[in-house]
Amino acid sequence: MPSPRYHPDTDAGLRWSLDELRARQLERLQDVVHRVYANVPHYRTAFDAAGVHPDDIRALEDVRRLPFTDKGTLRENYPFGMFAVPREQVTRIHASSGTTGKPTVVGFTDDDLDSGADLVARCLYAGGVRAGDVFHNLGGYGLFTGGMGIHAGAERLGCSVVPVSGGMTERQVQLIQDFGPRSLHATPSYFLTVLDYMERIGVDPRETSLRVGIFGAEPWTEATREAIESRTAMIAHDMFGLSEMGGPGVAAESDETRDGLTLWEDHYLAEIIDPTTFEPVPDGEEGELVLTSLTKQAFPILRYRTKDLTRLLPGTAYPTMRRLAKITGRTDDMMIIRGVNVFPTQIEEIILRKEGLAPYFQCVLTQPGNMVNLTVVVETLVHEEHEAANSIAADIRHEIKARIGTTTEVEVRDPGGIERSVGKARRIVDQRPKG
Ligand code: DLL
Repeated sequence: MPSPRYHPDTDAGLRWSLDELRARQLERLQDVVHRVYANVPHYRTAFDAAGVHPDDIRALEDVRRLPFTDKGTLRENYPFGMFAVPREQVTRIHASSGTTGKPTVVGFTDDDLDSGADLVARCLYAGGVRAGDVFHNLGGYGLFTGGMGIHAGAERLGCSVVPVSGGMTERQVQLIQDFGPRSLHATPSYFLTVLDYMERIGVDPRETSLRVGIFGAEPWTEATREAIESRTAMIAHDMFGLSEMGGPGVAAESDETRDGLTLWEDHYLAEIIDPTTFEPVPDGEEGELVLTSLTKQAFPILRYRTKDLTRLLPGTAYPTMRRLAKITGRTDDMMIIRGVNVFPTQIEEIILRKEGLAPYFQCVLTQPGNMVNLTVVVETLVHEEHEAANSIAADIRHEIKARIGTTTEVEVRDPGGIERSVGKARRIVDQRPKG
């Protein structure tokens, strides 16, 4: 029997009072802690080393007594060592490539896939996707969770899902024109490439059927949202997730309030820590997001250090659940340029608001001597002569200095001069000598 379609009216977790939510979180935390201690050798060893036993978890705050996990933990237990059920009960396996070393592997039981589809459906509904929509999914199908994960959620909601995946931009545009999707999902950077292509072949994106876009899988800014919304008849909403937490469906922006990502606290326990001291930071202050999955069966994970920098904010559209502020970036994407911390999102805010520039950029890091240099590579919409290009570069250099407070080089390239991605954009090109 297929599971019933998702509708928020029958979504119990959204109806719990705050007291009920906290009580359920604690129940679920105690359950998952016992499960991993019994079934995952890594957790048993790590708990014993930290001198903590599952029975010690008597309140939600006791989560802080548990050891952290991170990508390193997953690599050490590659490929299936973190599974909390026998491998034969794992119905699907995904992996995230990572830039170095072994991929991190995640597994799902039937129940995980079922509740994951409900969570993604909840996110899509929050963002304005509705049953009956033709839903164009540009998420990459394969080991990446953004293809099949989003797909399952859109089906659960009752959409007609087009599993087109990323790439072959010409065909994307053709299918959008022919199938008439009302909603879609993509990485924001790839969707900008699709928009460019549409405009280049004389299709006005505003005249298409598209009204709702769900974007995520990479950091993006309000400037990008404005760029997408001004070039289309769409509203653009944010969605956050990570493979280690089951993929997409961890947090999503609400169509009503458009003010950050509601974190589904009935399934995830969130902490924000100072990434250098590991101490908790109060709600409202920025730090590294640490997540515990409360309901996963195959691959539950405790106190996972996501490396994502954000803030926890009070609930609005969903009053019992807190929001995550738009993700600033990852701790490993932080560049330190002449003593100033710089994130690609800060550069994005500047580039995306400049007239005459394409919405693409890269941050190239070099180190000729002791100092790290950042060259921001930008692309113009039309070919600019030498002098005009120099003046664009000077203008951006000046704005980066004024707004971010550091000195950079700026390289201006002709149209098409920056690589396009069909999934997550590569914002940082590290050309510093290795080792
Ligand atoms: O990107 C899952 C996903 C698919 C989320 C589709 C949303 C939509 P991973 O490939 O494991 O999983 O990458 C997870 O991507 O830790 C963040 O650094 C980044 N990320 C994901 N969503 C957002 C977002 C998927 N909305 C990593 N804003 C995360 C900023 C995001 N960063």
